[in-house]
Formats: sequence, structure tokens, C-alpha cells
Amino acid sequence: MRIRVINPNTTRSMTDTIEECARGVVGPGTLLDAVTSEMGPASIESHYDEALSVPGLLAAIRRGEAEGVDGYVLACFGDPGLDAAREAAGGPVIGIAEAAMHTASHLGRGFSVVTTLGRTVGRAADLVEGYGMQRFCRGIHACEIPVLALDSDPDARKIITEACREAVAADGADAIVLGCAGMAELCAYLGAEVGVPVVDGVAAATLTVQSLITLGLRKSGRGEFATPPPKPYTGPLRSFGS
Ligand code: 2AL
Repeated sequence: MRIRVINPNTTRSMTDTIEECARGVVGPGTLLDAVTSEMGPASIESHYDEALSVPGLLAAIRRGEAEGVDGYVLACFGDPGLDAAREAAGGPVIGIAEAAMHTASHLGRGFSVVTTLGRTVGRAADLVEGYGMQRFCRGIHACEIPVLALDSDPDARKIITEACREAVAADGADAIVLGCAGMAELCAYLGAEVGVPVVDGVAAATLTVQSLITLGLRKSGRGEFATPPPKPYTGPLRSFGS
């Protein structure tokens, strides 16, 4: 089977980290690759960034469909454009936020999310509600590190570790959900330091896609998630029409 991880921001170094984490969990029969969006923001940490990341994501899905990819991981914690990606793909498309939250819900009674900037907390809260996860989500905490600084800030690891510890103490959480694909490589370290299970959505979504494909399950093509009706698109979005 062929699984493609799509980083919907345009930062290649982040895609490399994401790919390594996804490769670390797939089975031997799975061909996995990771692609970086070819247009859009360098990082996604506002509603504006999210909206403008979606055309690049959909272009990546279209390329994947032409190349025979069986399923996709949408590797940004806002799960931007997830419904549209599902319409465009034949196989499963799983967002890292939905995968991480569902995985964490199996591990204890409640989880806390630790994310990047405070301004992304509202989006994460909307996703918790949209995925029916209010029963499990005890709190959403920001460490105030911008996405691209996760890699370059020498204090990032320490600050995120502290944010996880504080979230567990403040919320009584049984697990932590990491709120950014750029935190994936810290997952094992944080699990050992914080003392509760720490869930990285990149790994969780990759294994969810692999499971669905193994089960022979594809996206439902009926109703809402059927291929969108063909129509012309104009301006810079011309190539998205048919
Ligand atoms: C993210 C993420 O996962 N990738 C990105 O560019 N922004 N999420 C976040 N909460 O900042």
C-alpha cells in the first residue's frame, strides 16, 4: 500500500522530521512518502494561514490520486481542509488532530492538548467539539513557541516539557496530545519525562490510515464526501476547475 503524508505548510525541513516519525511506525509492506505543499504559508498558526494552506493541500491530493496513492495523512494540527481533501481523495484522509485525540481517548479518561501559540487554542477547541471529544479533553495549553521556532529555539524542548507537566497537574490529565506536527520528534522524550502517555498525531494518523487500508476501507463516496461537481474556476485557482 502507498501512504502519503502531506505537510500543508511549505517548510521542507519540517516535512523531513514528519516523514521520519511516520516511517518509524509503518509496517514493512507499506510504502510511505511525505510531500511539502508547493504553495501557501511557511507555517500554519492562524486562521489566515489555514485558509491559504488549503489550495496547496488539495493540489497535493490531486497529484497523489494521479499517482495511485491509497491514503493520506494531513500533517497539521488544525486539520485544515480535511473535509475538502476527503472529497478529493478516493482513499482515507486522516488529520493529525483527529487521530491524536481519538488515540488519546483510548488511553485514559481525559487528555490535555499542548500546542504552539495561544492564538491556535480556539481552533483546537473547535476541533475538540467537531470530533465529539469534549468528554475527553480537559484543557488546551499553549507554550507560545511559533511553529518554525520549535526547531531553532534552544529552549523549546524545556518549555514544551514544562507545559506538558503543568497541563497534567492543572487538568488532572491522563495523557497529552501534541498540538503541532513539528513536535512529533519530541514524543518519546516527553513521554519519558512527563510520566503520562504522550500522543503524536503524525504517528497516530499514519497508523490509522494503514489500518483502514488494511481493512479494505476507503472513503465513503456517497453524499457529502462524493467527488465535488465539476465546474470552472477562475483566476489563480483555474487549475482546480474541470
Ligand atoms: C501546526 C502544525 O501542525 N503545522 C503547522 O504549520 N502548524 N499547528 C499548530 N498548532 O501550530
